[in-house]
Amino acid sequence: MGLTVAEKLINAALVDGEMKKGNRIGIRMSQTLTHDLTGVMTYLEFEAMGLKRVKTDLSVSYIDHNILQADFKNPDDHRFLMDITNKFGIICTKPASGICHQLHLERFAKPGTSIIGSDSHTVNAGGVGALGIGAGGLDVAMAMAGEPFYIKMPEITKVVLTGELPPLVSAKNVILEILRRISVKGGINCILEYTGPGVATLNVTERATICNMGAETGATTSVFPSDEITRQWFKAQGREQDWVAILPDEDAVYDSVIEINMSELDSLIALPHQPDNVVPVREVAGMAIDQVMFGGCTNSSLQDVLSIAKILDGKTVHSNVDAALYCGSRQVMLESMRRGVIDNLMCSGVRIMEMFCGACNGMGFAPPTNGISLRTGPRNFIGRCGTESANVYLVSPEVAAASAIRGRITDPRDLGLASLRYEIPARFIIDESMFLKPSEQYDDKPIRRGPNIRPLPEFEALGEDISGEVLIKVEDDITTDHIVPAGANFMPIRCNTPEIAKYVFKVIDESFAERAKKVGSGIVIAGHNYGQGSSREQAALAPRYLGVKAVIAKSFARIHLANLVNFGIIPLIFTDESDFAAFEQGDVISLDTALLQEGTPYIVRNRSKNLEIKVGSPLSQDELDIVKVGGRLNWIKIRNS
Ligand code: MIC
Repeated sequence: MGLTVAEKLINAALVDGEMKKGNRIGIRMSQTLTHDLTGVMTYLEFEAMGLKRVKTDLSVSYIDHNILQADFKNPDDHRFLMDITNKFGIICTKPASGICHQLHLERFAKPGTSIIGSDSHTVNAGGVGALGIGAGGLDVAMAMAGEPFYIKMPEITKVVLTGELPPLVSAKNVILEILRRISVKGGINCILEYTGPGVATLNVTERATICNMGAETGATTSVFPSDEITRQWFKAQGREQDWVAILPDEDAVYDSVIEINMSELDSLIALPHQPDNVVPVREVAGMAIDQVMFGGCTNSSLQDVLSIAKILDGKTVHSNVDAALYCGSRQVMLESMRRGVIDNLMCSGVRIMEMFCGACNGMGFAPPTNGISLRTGPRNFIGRCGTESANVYLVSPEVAAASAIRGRITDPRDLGLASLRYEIPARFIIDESMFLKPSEQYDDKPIRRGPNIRPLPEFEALGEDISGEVLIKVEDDITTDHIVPAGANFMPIRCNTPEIAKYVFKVIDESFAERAKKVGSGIVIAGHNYGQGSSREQAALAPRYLGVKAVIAKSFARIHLANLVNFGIIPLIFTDESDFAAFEQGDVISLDTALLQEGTPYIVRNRSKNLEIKVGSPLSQDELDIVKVGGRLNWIKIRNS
């Protein structure tokens, strides 16, 4: 039986288990990527493992998130990252050299490689036929230590693309259409693999846009074949030697199929506050807007910038609109400058920001109170932009540009514009002036740590009998932004657990942290897809620090589930979803961890209601053992002692 592209990539990296659907498999990740927001914790974890050098083929640390230097915290993190990466053999980029996913695509990702990153959008690398997987920092640290990364062998969904994108309806609309169809949970435990004649009409960054936002479906990853178009991209990036062809076998077998005729795609928009809340732009056209953000890891390529500039050419941003552009990399910025495009955008009234992830998660450029913000990024969760009352809409660069001119949500096809043509340059400008190469060998120079970089908290093993109070009961699709807030006020304290813990669940219930601390041992009750979104491990670590011992949910998002295991919180799943109703905030629950075994039904006691509720564990026995000893770092210490 032939193999899909995804199976070929997994097979090439497989070091443990058999590639059968649902099986637990271990893969060797040849490359890692981190960024400053998740990376500080990742390198503290790697340091705690006691190794002197990384064991990967390549590891890169990008400084592309916490860029505003309002006080010492972010610059201290940057300095720490530069010091520690130099010691351990990791390439580091200086602040604001570009967005990690765009930069990794340009300089390092290769077809056939496996890349694990402490950011859910690491899946961007699927655009060149690499296996990019997002994970919590501790899993990335493990990969740097040469340990396999374990996942459930996902199902493979064949996404057949036919036709061609219509004028002014760009690649972002493909993934918005997929989100409209399958929702923010439709991809869990799946890989979205793109095939069909439409693939040949898409260039690498268009493919990367589609893969990138596949993270919003919950998919393990997304992948395109590596073909002639990919080869041309590598040639233009001056690394043709890194290219290999990877195509699916003719008789490859897929688990499900989604068909998209791109010629029939509409301009789409995701309404607040979820990326799958998708409707045609014309349904909401005319709504007045306050802000436009161009850029973000989904849409900050050269093609995106050129499209925006073409639409704005000779026009100005509406007087009521504040518009800002974040180019994805120095390459994108330099190419745009070479073509005079940045001058034109400035003359149109667009603010030219630094090259970083920027406003997507609220590191500056927050909207005003109740503001309407149109963004080309991948996420619009409540509060993520830094302003809780704001409404964020996700759109393509073309919709964003047309709307910026009109001051109202606008389908660019209603502006009478000519279609946009884009050819990748024969040779991109290559600029590595902000890349820091690590020392050849481990050196003993001390690593400079600012006072905000606190040691990793230590957790005790879970006792056999756990009693706790239901601290909060939440509905479906609770995101990591609900659990640990984004925004310029909170992101600089991510590596200071006692501080960030004060804001756990702030977006839903400001009293959570205080209550949790008083109670000392707590349980969270949740609906489906708990922990959707980011890989940020603080969404597990900080609740654990506050005494949360278990989360009982209808289902979990993949990365967050792994983070719960890593930090010693027991994830449990309702056997009968209607039992969700049997819990209220304040109920006292007891669990007997000694009875927790893989595949064995398990009883949770709700003492306040005198009920016994059947639940199951989504974990393997190995993972259960890790949780019981208080998390992965404890488990490593025990294993190595
Ligand atoms: C974050 O705030 O944690 C990030 C970096 O912005 C994440 C990363 C991720 O997706 O894993 C996010 O986009 O929410």
